[in-house]
Amino acid sequence: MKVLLLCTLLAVAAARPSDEHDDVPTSQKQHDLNFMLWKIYEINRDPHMRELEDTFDPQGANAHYNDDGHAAKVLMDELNSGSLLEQKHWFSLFNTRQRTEALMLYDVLEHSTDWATFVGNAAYFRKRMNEGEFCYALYAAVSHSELTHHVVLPPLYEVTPHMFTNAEVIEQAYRAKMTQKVTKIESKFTGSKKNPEQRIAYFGEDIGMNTHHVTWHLQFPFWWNDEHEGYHLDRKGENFFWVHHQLTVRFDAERISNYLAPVDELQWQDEIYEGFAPHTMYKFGGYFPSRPDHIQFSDVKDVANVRDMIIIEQRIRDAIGHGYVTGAHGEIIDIMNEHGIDVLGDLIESSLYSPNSEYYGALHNTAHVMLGRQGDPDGKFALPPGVLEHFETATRDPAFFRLHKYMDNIFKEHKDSLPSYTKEELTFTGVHIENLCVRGNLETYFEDFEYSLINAVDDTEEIPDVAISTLIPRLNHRDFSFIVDVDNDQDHDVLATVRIFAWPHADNNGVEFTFDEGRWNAIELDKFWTFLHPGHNHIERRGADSSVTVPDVPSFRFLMERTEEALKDHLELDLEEYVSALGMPNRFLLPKGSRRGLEFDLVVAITDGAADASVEDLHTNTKFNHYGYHGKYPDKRPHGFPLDRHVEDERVFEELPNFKHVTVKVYHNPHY
Ligand SMILES: [Cu+2]
Repeated sequence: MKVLLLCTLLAVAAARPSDEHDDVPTSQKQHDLNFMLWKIYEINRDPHMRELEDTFDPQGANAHYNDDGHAAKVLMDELNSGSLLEQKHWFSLFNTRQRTEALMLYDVLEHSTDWATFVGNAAYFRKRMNEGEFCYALYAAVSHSELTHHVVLPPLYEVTPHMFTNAEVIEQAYRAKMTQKVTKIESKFTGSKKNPEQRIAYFGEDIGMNTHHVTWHLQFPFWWNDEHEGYHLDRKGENFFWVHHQLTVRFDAERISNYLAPVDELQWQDEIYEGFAPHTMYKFGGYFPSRPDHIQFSDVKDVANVRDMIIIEQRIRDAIGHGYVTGAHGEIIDIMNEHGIDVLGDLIESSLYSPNSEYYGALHNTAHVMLGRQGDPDGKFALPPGVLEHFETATRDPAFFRLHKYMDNIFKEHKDSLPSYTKEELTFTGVHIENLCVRGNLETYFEDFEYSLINAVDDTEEIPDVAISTLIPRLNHRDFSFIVDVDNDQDHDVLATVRIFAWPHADNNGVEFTFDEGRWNAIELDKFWTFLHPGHNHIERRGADSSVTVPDVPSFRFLMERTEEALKDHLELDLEEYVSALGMPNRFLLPKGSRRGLEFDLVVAITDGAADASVEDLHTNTKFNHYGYHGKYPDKRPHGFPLDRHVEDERVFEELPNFKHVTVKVYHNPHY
């Protein structure tokens, strides 16, 4: 990770302010961050920060900014005029005013040029702003600030547990706190067995997957403004497509292993087949609203009419049909090339990168709110936002995957309109793959995972904490490695990109997927760079090292203990391996198998690393970098390459010496 950070930082160093003058040790920053997020609804438990809350002046002489204190002035004016959202109230990023307020604080933190100013502001506004807004602003700022490259954000499921577990569990946690009993609560997935969708609730409700989803939206926010932030997020629109495409295909793979058909897309004119009762509650604001089965889409007051959504969709499909998007000033933006997907991603989300949000709207964001409000479309019952209006909770509702299948199909329409790759484009001359296999069993199982609910409950300083935690089953797999044997006919080393994918061999009825259907459903398992020496090369790559995944986020307790130890003994705090929570959790790398073995097509494509590289030293870049990190994305090829385009004739692939296709079985062990 260090190597990765180094080379990605070098790539963007020119464009961004440097933190070389900031000599506060990481352990101190981590300590401050821990306490800032510990019990966010309570007074700060760190005496120094308690003092800062009242002594720090965001507009004082000791506050240092690179925007002349502009952001601090804006926020202070709002605060002093009493117009900020009250505390102890729900917060949703999709609420325009609430997002504006959160981003005002984000701006203040982002423009702070030293740690004293950053932490002073955090302490000051923690006491005075809505806790949800504060928490979002702090997570976003730590994700992007130059001052926080080496600190680790605590897991959100331990900071705001209400957003990750059921109301039944939260109620038991309150009871445990009131009776002062050490308690370990067994969590169950939402709903009953009468609902077939419940079989795959372990996917939508997985706290690690939810963390991945939230983290992605923090790293690539739709509100990102290049002018404000001073730099551009590389391929953000394409990343938006890819991260949700991968969630969609993974969800379908889980469905097949649970005897369910692949998810169908949502349509505005059609009924919403699946209802959802979230059994989830806000810390402040009551229960998340439910939606019954089989309702027709309603217009949502002050959000959008169903007709508007159909029109927006039509305009986007027209753009795909024409092969160009019309920009805000009438300019023609060609999308019939490998960057077209990036433009469409910006357009569909829509982010501030959208070339014309006036005309193409914000399909994804508006659809999330529309769907989230179907339980109370006229706002008659004063219900809080639905689960779809938070990135933390959205995937709990199976309708999330229908919605994303719908958008994924729009992206597919575009990808299918591009010409297929030719054999010449895909060939890596002189490189032959002799063998592809797996060492070890591909075996999945469920294990119990425990996390703390201490931050869910109220408390006072006078009464000590009592340990309250919950146990939740989660999917994991045994260790395995990919083995690839490759011959390099050339007389020198060549840099190679190794791309590994897998897709389910057949649907839930046993109907085999064609190559073209399969490749669109391909799960990206790994991508790495290596040198191929002349002659035979034996590559063994551990599943645990996959660059599309990250290790589990360490618990709050672990972070606090490690930090305090480091501070006490003046040790260096090294948590680099946990700094990025952007990828899927590694334990989610394999979809759940079956007892008799679920067949998957496993493929590897080896392409020319020198031609693929968009950064120098690509070969050192083997750790997590899947969506890029603070800079340029290292691989020039489109996400999903070489399977991202329509395959007319699968023989093009099957006859390619630098491509190998085998079938494997993934087993599930229910007695692990
Ligand atoms: Cu999302």
